[in-house]
Amino acid sequence: MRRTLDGMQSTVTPTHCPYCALQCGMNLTPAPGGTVRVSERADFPVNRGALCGKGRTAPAVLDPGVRLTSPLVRSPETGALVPAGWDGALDRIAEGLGRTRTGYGADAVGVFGGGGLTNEKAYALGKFARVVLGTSQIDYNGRFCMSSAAAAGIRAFGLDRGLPFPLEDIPRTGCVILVGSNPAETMPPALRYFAELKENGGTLIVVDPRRTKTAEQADLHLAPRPGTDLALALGLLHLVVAEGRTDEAYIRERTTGWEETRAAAMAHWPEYVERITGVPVPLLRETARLFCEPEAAMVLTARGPEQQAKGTDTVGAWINLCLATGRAGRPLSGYGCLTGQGNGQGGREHGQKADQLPGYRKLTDPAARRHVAGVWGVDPDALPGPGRSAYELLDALGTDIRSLLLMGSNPVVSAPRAAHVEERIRSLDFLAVCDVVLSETAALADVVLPVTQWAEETGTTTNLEGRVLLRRRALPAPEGVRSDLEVLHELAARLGGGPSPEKRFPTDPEEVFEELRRASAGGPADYSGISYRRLAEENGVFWPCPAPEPEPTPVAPAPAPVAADSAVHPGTPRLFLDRFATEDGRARFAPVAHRANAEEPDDDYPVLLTTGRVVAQYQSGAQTRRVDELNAAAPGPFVELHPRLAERLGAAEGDPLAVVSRRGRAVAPARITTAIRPDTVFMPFHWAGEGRANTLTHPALDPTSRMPEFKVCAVRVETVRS
Ligand SMILES: Nc1nc2c(c(=O)[nH]1)N[C@H]1C(S)=C(S)[C@@H](COP(=O)(O)OP(=O)(O)OC[C@H]3O[C@@H](n4cnc5c(=O)[nH]c(N)nc54)[C@H](O)[C@@H]3O)O[C@H]1N2
Ligand SMILES: Nc1nc2c(c(=O)[nH]1)N[C@H]1C(S)=C(S)[C@@H](COP(=O)(O)OP(=O)(O)OC[C@H]3O[C@@H](n4cnc5c(=O)[nH]c(N)nc54)[C@H](O)[C@@H]3O)O[C@H]1N2
Ligand code: SF4
Ligand SMILES: [Mo]
Repeated sequence: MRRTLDGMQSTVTPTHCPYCALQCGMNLTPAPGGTVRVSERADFPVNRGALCGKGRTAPAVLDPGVRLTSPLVRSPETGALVPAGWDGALDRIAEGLGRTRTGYGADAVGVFGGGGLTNEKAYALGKFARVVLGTSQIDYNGRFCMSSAAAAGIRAFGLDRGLPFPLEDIPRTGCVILVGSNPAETMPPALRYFAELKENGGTLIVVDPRRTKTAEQADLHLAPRPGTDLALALGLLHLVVAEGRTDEAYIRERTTGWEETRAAAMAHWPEYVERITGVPVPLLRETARLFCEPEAAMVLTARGPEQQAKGTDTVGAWINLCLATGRAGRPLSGYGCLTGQGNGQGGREHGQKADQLPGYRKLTDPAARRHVAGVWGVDPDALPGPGRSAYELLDALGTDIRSLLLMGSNPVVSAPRAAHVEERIRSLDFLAVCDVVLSETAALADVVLPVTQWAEETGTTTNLEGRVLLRRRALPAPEGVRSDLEVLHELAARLGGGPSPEKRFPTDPEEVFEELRRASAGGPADYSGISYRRLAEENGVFWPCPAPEPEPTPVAPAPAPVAADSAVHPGTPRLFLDRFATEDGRARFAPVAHRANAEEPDDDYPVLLTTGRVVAQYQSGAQTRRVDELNAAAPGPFVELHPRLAERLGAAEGDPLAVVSRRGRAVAPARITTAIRPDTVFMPFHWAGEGRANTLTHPALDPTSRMPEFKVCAVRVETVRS
């Protein structure tokens, strides 16, 4: 039974899905067996009641049959994980992390977080690392997700909010270029926005090496060779210039750096770009025309162009195209990134990233350090500096970093060069994992703590539009399970020293949010004007949402009273309409040039591998591989390849294929389709074991975002005799 804000009792809890960044609204009602049933929640505008199979079946993971309900501690006698009490397990973690800190220094203790954690958890985890452990070595899986788009957005616009406008703007623009994004599988309810765009007479262009279910909906599908989106965008910019389609007044008034960028684009002739990308010149011309003719247009990217060792420059090149044509910071126009994880946006704003403080502040900014240290009640000089990025942190395990606390990620399956990462994790002196299930990474831990899930705890997430949302508790957690916030509170009490660690790590999410509001006040991602009450009443609030200035002390007769709510900031659904968030208010062009992939095919490894997702599995599969209905729909890994390549190999549908890279070998059945380029194979990354795609992937990093090259490496494909 839930008490609503006006004191009424209700058995229906309106909340949001635990999985992706769309954060679909759903209603939960109690169901027999102490669980909940998902039903349509039509009042939430983003999905208007629609859900994908993952959201619909999410309660299955609440079942004690598939989840953890007791702490597990590795037995010194048998080496197995055995059930233990909470106090003993927490003591053991404090001892493990504390011993490393004493023996090797604070930076030998690492922390790894996740973009699925609520804002409150991400905030508390970042604070815990800096204040309690005193370590600089914290990063999170969002580094593997949208970090290149974030870096490019900050470089161009001075601010990173995935979408600078709500999804509802999409159907009303004239043309959308969707680059390396497959919402038909990764955000099915969002497909409606693109269908409505077409119904309204707009065009949809999809750029993907595969003819995906999304590409099938497009008016135009460009299928570049993986890793060549940078050249593609430069080629389009070349055509825009050559055909006189630039918006000179906009360039003059709202941007800087055009001349250099223009010169770089002019070096990328359409014929040259066709040779690099494999996209025919007439298709390039048609794309430039469709993008430029309507009054407004958008470019949206997702992981395809971003998960490359040149992802930041690649996104920069697409932003350049928007800027040159006056399609940013104007109604119904702009560049946006479709962020991935449930709290992919908020998770990157509040301090679990290596270089960051809450409110999207920089750890290297003295004023930011002063402000946040003030909220935390610590000396600014005591805050550590920036640490390593996610892959670099994982790569340092067992050497510089000797103990790790992991919350909300399963890197044994999801990190690049995963066999190496697994070996690094195994070499740790001590590993503690908080998870809802015994993931492949949790199975390697010294201590595993079972934590509460979405439906059992309240918290906020920020969806891909920058809309801050309230997820509500709908049912009690099973006995033996505690929340991540309680874990951090208990560990702070054991490790923290200091005057009053209990006070510094509250366990009530709303109390944590109130502190987060203050910590974020005045930062780029300002949440200070948002409260749980507002979120409940308003169906979400877009940041930045600053708190109203405190009333000045009246020196003259008080002015006539104003309506009570006029001081409340409405939130910011649309950014940059007047100015960009740079110092001079102008957007900055990025002078970028095409460069090769970190690993190009050769005689030994002649084929390109790209990786991604299928609709019925989520990420490392830790949660969704525990749901029968989803397993029936997507039972295991596969290698998607073109009939021409299959014929050359002598492989038939379903035959086991070995895919071999310089990092390792994976085996999975063949899935033959003309929807993929003949020079490329595709594997989803949701599975562990023999079919683990990340055994193969290349950890080459983008120099700015430190994003690994998940989307392209060189492989050899072989048939396997059984
Ligand atoms: N079902 C499901 N949904 C999810 C998730 C999930 O795991 N499963 N995860 C969530 C998360 S965290 C994320 S980040 C999003 C990801 O959402 P998406 O980015 O849509 O997903 P991906 O499948 O990783 O990649 C998208 C497309 O990029 C293409 N691609 C590969 N290489 C290239 C290239 O070089 N250039 C271009 N242009 N395209 C390329 C792939 O063929 C693929 O179709 O999905 C979210 N939603
Ligand atoms: N080859 C390849 N690899 C990729 C990608 C790709 O496209 N190709 N995509 C990358 C991307 S975009 C991403 S986002 C990563 C994601 O990969 P991971 O970081 O592994 O993400 P998940 O599988 O979602 O792992 C989340 C873990 O946290 C647990 N969990 C869920 N909620 C909570 C919570 O509230 N608290 C705690 N403590 N635990 C919780 C889940 O059970 C699960 O074990 O994978 C990356 N890896
Ligand atoms: S699209 Fe994303 S948020 Fe919506 S139901 Fe599916 S997994 Fe959940
Ligand atoms: Mo992601």
